[in-house]
Amino acid sequence: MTIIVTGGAGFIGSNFIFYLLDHYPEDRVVCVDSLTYAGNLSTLKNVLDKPNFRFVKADICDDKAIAQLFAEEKPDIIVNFAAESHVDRSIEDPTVFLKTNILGTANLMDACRKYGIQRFHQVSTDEVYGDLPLDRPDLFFTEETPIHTSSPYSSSKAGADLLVLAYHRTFGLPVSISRCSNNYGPYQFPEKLIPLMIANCLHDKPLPVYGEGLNVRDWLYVDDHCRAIDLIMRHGRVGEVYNVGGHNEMRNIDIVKLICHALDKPESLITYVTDRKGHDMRYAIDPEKIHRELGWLPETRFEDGIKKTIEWYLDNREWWEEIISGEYQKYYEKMYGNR
Ligand code: NAD
Ligand code: TDX
Repeated sequence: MTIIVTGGAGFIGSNFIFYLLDHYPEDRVVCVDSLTYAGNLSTLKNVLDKPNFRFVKADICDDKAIAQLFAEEKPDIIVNFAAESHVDRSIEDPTVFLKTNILGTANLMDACRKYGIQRFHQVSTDEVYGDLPLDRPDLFFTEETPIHTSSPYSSSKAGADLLVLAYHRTFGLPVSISRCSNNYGPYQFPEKLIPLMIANCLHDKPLPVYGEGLNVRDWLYVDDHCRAIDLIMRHGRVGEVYNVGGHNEMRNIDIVKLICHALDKPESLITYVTDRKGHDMRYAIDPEKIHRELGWLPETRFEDGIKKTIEWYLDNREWWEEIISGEYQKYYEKMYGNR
């Protein structure tokens, strides 16, 4: 079986590639990534030489490059992780989000239609459901919750989801969609909450908490997400959406305090800054469907996952120090300079 993984030089895509190569040595894995600011070839350095792995630098919006790749590889499964993924950047400039997340997805599916595939799996997000109020802890996102987005990022992901379902109904394309909650783990780009706080702690820099830090996210260790996607793309029903989450809701401020304590840094580093525009209050997934149909349950408890993650950032300083020493400095100044 040949599996194309788009966005495989990013956080979740790279972890997914390691998962596939570990669990299915007989499969061929082809990574397609345009190496935007968020993509790092160094992340894949330990697998680049494997005979059943190929890296192709290409943009998912580039129809010629994608057509050539499909003709060469004749893939069985496409898993689409490639996306602009950071909400704050989408608020600064939505354009590239619409291009990659919507048009890129359509371009991949057009190639799938032309060449024929067994499955196109779209990696989506719980953010397409909008948010839940803090005073209704009984409410959760199910697959039937209406799409109700807040940011240009989540709107672009929702647009892609609708297109994926339309390609199934109109053209009979064998698709599936997963909508996962917030991931954490190794190789997450330091613009996201957990790695940003770890990096700032280690540099004794202020820890910028948006608003009052009361927003709630439902955190899942990245390996558990990878296992869920693998199950869905092989055994999930065609045309279906599966929510993925581990019932692990935490307030941002509690995560930041936990990281401070784990790294033996004072809470006085915490700085409350101007809130994100349109900031979603609470995400919470009901993962009953994937449990019932595919037997999936999360395996990593948050206490263990966050410990492993902090240790990974301590042991792999060169990976993220390299990233934050470059263009990222300008990004950080722009986003946090006068906040
Ligand atoms: P990421 O930003 O770390 O990685 C994205 C990757 O896609 C990068 O390697 C980048 O170079 C590549 N890419 C971007 N535009 C491209 C293009 N036009 N052509 C080819 N490659 C391109 O993102 P992530 O956090 O790993 O998220 C991966 C996917 O999972 C995204 O679709 C995201 O919406 C979804 N998701 C993420 C989370 C989370 O918590 N991080 C949760 C749920 C769903
Ligand atoms: O500096 C910060 N301070 C802060 O308080 C950052 C970067 C974030 N936050 C808050 C905003 C959110 O409430 O922390 C929470 C998590 O923020 P992000 O890491 O930016 O993630 P989020 O906006 O929740 O979106 C993530 O989960 C869903 C991913 O980035 C998306 O790609 C995924 O779809």
